[in-house]
Amino acid sequence: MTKKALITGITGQDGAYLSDFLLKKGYKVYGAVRRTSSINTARLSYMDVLDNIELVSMDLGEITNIQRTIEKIEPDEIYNLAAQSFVQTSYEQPIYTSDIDGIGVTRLLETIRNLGGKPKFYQASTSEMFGKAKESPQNEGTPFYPRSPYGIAKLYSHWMTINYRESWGIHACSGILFNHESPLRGSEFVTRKISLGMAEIKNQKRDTINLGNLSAERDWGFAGDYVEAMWLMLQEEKPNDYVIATGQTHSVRDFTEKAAKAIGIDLEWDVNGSNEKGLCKKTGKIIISVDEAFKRPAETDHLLGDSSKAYRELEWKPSVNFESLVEMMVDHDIKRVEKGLVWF
Ligand code: NAP
Ligand code: G4F
Repeated sequence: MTKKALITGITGQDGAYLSDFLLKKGYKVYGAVRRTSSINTARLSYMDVLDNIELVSMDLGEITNIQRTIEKIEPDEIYNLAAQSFVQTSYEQPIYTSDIDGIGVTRLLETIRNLGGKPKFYQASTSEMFGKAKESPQNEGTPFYPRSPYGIAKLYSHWMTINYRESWGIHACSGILFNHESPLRGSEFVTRKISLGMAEIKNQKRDTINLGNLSAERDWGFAGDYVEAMWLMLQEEKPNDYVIATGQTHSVRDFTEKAAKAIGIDLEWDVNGSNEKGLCKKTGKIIISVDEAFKRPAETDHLLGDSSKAYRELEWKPSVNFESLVEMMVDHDIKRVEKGLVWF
């Protein structure tokens, strides 16, 4: 029998990669989309999967809609990727973020419970829950210390996922995924902001990229690798929680240097003034400047994941390293900017 998967957040970065992955595995894929004023399926078109997915209308804010949709589809697996996923916005929209990223997950879990606990459930948890990390690297046993309303809402839904597994026997897994990027990343996230900015500099469409905290460190992997880990978790006999990461960390400054190199610019840092600047070594032009508006009220300074449990139990390993990821993103953006085709 063909397996049925319901993906919430299908229009986002991970939704596009997961759709492609599950279709290749032979699944019938349903994609939950919320109502917006314009059609938002550019990533699904980019991955060439749109025609093979059945889109259904669902908002994580509306319990009746969630219940009806899940009852009708009767999915074997639910991947909950929907969220207000931008950390910076969560400081300005803490209540909305808490509702969708926190309570929204309980709405899904309650629906599954009411249906006798049948569909397996994947929750998109995050390394942002480690926040002001108590140890490095971080693994499944590391204490949490979230630093943003987003991280706090996700921590609530992480524990709810565990609670529904322990209380009601639902096959519910929480994937604690570290930052994962791709050419489909939203352009407000720092990696894509840099790759797109560099492509525009190369095409003389801009001179400078304004960034916030250049010293923040992240464990950046490739989204295409990470969606496989989501699926592997749901194929395990016993549901569990897993950290998914590369085991390498780099600063925003490192990412910027590599991305500049990919367009043929060697950067040097001017830290003498009050604001750090990234200058082109050859011409002295300012390529990077710091704008306080992009700094956060409370920062997650350093993330580095230890995925030993996933390596051991899921036999999952990342295939794209940091250097290849940066080059992949910049190359894609150069082509898009040249063709004038920047949709997301
Ligand atoms: P993304 O590109 O921002 O996509 C988020 C998705 O959620 C979009 O499809 C969005 O729909 C949908 N959504 C937002 N609010 C909704 C609502 N009220 N009801 C229904 N759908 C809603 O995020 P992503 O990078 O693919 O990440 C996927 C999930 O993994 C998110 O839950 C994120 O928090 C989590 N996560 C991401 C990372 C990472 O590094 N990417 C790491 C750890 C965890 P629209 O298209 O209509 O906006
Ligand atoms: O790219 P970011 O906005 O990602 P962040 O905050 O780490 O969140 C992402 O990863 C989480 C996993 O840990 C996910 F759960 C979450 O949904 C999202 O996908 O920022 C990365 C770092 C931050 O420290 C930020 O302060 O880059 C720093 N940064 C420096 N300048 C900037 C900028 N971030 C953004 N977005 N824009 C800047 O100009």
